[in-house]
Amino acid sequence: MTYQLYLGNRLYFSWSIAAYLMFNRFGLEDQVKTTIFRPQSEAALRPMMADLAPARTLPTAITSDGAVLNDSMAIAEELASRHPDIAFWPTDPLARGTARALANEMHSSFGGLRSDWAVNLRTAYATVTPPDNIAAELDRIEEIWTHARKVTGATAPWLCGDYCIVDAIFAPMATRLATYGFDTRPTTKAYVAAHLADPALRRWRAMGLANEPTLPAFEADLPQLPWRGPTPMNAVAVDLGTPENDACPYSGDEITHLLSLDGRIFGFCNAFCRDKTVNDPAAWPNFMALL
Ligand SMILES: N[C@@H](CCC(=O)N[C@@H](CS)C(=O)NCC(=O)O)C(=O)O
Repeated sequence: MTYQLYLGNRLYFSWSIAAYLMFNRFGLEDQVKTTIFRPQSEAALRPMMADLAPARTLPTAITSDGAVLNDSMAIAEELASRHPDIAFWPTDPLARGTARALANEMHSSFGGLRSDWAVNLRTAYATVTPPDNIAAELDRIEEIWTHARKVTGATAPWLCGDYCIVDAIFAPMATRLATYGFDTRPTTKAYVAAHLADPALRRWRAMGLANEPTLPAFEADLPQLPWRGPTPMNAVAVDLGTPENDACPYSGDEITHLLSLDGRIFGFCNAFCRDKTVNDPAAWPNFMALL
């Protein structure tokens, strides 16, 4: 089984983050071909997706047998059904039921947070006072995340035991809370920190920082602060130097672009491979193996 996966700008499209994680956090990266759409706003997306009708929102996945999965939860459930050997949901019934309830609540709720506080993986903002509707949703998130931990006995990092669909579905909410500074309550704090430290999410963000345009429609006019995730290793792009490696750590191709880390030079086959690594070297196992 293979999949064509259509996602939005990596920095801003929230459900696309969840769908990327559904493939890349569960070992399906070799079975998926991903296309990124970069509309200037959500409204500008519709004509770009005309060839994928009846799909009209992102994420959309098309299976090799032709099913058009134009919804995050449809993608989640089809992956779980088509790959019964992969633990997309917990096997324990209590944990599975809890995970399903929370994932579906995320998918159907939190309209205030979703419409007023756009996901933005580029930045964090100085904390603002939330309006009442968003304050109530923040309370609800802490309540259900704490409930999941309590009934399943899961300790940090993930909600219901091992990483599963509910964690992929909540990943964009976790980054949203970090961006807007609402990652301070006990359960929320630990859970958001787990997502920000997750290498798969860090790779997605590092790729987004490398080549996604900044879109005013998704930016808030608030004072900006440093990203609240782990501080990246101190790599920089350079033009000159002799690389320690003979070939790009990702493609094995000839080296054309360089980075410097702690006085050591490493090479890559194009600017994107180099820049995604500069943005968060520790998120890339192939690069870390060179060190
Ligand atoms: N229920 C859908 C919602 C997806 C959704 O709203 N995606 C947004 C981008 S994050 C979108 O495509 N908006 C464009 C539109 O609604 O026309 C899902 O979970 O996949």
